[in-house]
Amino acid sequence: MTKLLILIVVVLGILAVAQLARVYELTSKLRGKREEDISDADNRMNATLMWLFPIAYFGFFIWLVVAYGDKMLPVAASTQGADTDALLDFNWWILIPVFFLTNLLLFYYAGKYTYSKDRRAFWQPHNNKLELLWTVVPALVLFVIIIYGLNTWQQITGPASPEAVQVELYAKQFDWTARYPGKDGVLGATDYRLINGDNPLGIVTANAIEKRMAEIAQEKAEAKTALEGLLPDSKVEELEHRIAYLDRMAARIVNLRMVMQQDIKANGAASTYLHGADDVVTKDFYLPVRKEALILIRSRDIIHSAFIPHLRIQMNAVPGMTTSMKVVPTITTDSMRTVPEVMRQVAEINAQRQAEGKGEYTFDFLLLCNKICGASHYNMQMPLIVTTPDEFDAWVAEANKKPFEGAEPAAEPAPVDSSMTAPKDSMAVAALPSGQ
Ligand SMILES: [Cu+2]
Repeated sequence: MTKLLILIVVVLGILAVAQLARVYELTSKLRGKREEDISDADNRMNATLMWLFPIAYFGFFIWLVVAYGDKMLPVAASTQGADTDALLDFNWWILIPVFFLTNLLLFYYAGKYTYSKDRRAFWQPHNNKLELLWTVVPALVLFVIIIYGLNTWQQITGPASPEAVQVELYAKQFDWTARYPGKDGVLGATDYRLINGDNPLGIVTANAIEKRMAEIAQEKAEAKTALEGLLPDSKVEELEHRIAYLDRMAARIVNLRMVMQQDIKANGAASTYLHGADDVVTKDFYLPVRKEALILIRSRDIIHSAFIPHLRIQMNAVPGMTTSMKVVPTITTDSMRTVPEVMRQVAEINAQRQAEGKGEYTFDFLLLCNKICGASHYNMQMPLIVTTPDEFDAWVAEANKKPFEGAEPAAEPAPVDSSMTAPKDSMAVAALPSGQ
């Protein structure tokens, strides 16, 4: 209701202004004054407005900073975040004084040198010194900002140390899945062709390949059986297309198996194809405090963006490639909950939630999708728990009890000459988590 009233007021206001303009036009005509004639009074009014405008302009800017300053993100909870904040502050320290100075001069002189019959404009077609000055000074300032910025960016995207904790974040519409490397400390290879209900991340292992091949063979057999019945032409065509697709997919997976076998032959135990079975696929996202973490990011469908605002890091999730960013969290989730800034914001949120009859909110670091990726984009998020290294190690030990495949990769060497269809049931059992 209020919104409708505001809308009506705005529309009426626009109509009133339009009518006033017409009245002004008509009275000018009646007084025999042409529209393009400008009187001294007009000039004086414009000069006064030029001086009044910056007061409103700067006043509004200052009001925004004062009124909304406390709505900003709380203290950065990573070393990279602290660096990024310092870079941003450095930019503000340059931008804000320059903003005030240039706009002040612009409006002051526009008001001061209003038209006067007694004054003639100074004709200055060119001035080399001035050109040099306003080219070199901004170039130097930009040079400093860019070098400083690249250096900060390098802290996030540069190579990680070998001891860094590795975690993969896998994006799809509309959720995140985390993958940890398991006991061997190495993330296994992945391939989209193996994605199915049991293998949402497409981890490549000999078992996963056989399982997917069996699944395809079964679907093909079912489609062929269906074709033997009496079907409308459109359905026949659909099934034939499906069978052709399944054949192509099976050929690609055979190809993948060959690549895998060659890689294992060439690299032995170091081959990433031998490290997938013990990977931990989880909906829990944990990081240890004060330790470097290398976050690898993939996407199943379209471009998403992994954004952890409190750590001030963000990286696109691009289908078909792995992107990465590194971060050293400096504040645990528990400590963050006791930061006064955070407590104040949480209290504000809870006051509102209480008024709306909702449950209590507790602070958590959040991994958010920051690319508008579809209808449920707003809800594509996962909490991040930053713990002490000891708590993290305990969590990892617990998580390692539920690897992607129950068997240890070393105990079961890849079948180099396995046939296309392996027994289905044994595979299903092998893929189940071993339990605790
Ligand atoms: Cu998304």
